[in-house]
Amino acid sequence: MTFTLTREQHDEFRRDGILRLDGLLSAEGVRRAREAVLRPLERMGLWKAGRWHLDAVPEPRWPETGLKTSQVIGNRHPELAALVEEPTLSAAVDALLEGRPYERPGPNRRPQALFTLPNARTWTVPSHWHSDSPRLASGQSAGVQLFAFLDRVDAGGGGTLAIAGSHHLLNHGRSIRPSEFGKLLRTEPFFAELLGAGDNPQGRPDLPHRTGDVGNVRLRLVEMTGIPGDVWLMDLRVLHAAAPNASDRPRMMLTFRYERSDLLREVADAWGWNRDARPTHSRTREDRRRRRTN
Ligand SMILES: O=C(O)CCC(=O)C(=O)O
Repeated sequence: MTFTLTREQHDEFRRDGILRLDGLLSAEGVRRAREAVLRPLERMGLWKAGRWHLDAVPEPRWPETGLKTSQVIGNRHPELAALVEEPTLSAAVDALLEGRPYERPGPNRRPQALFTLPNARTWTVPSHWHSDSPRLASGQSAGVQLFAFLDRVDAGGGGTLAIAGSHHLLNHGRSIRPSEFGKLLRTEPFFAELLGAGDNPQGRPDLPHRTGDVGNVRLRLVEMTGIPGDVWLMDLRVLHAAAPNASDRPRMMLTFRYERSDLLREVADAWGWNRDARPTHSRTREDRRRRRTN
């Protein structure tokens, strides 16, 4: 595979922890994945004759997303697994992980569709900021997360939000679970304001500042937008959040976590799982929330 990242793209990923790559996925691969996601929605009457029929289901209101994606769409779609293994994408992940081995999709590790019905009249800043990986004592990143578009997602259309630069925070030489992040970050004005959005479950119309600093780390709110074929690749330490969909069409994306094989044990220990990497307790509040909403 001849695909390589430029030096600027490497620098951007190191600085921001997130990188957008346009047109990385094949049109055919995305079409197949999109059709696999649309099939169950067609059975529900939501998608018919090439058009959305949103009146087939009750209109949700943010923070409700409307459908329990894991039940309605499911994640056992070979078309989704094929997409996250496309050679160009694999080459980009290899480059960002500097050739280190990572876990491939399989029965216990599947790509997930991200689907949000239109659920807001106006877009608001969400409050469920989280990371999917604990901070590791070694200071390393457990891997890279993919966000891909199965349909066009414009600004305000429910694309995932991320805080560029946040992977530089909380690397204190000890493991820290995501459930502790809020308490540790709230003392910083940028986060006090952002996490304060949680005081109102509807979120807030906007923030006065979409950028901020913690020490010498520059932070910036990034909204993932794009068209089929585009992807964002994100350091697993980056804080991110689901967002309201204030557009007139469902948000259809896909996510997958490329987890470094050499760090699985350290990650399991940081979560407090036992040695064979099974949870010894219900993981975290964030984990439970994800299982409820996906
Ligand atoms: O629905 C979303 O965009 C949020 C996705 C997310 O938080 C995740 O996959 O970790």
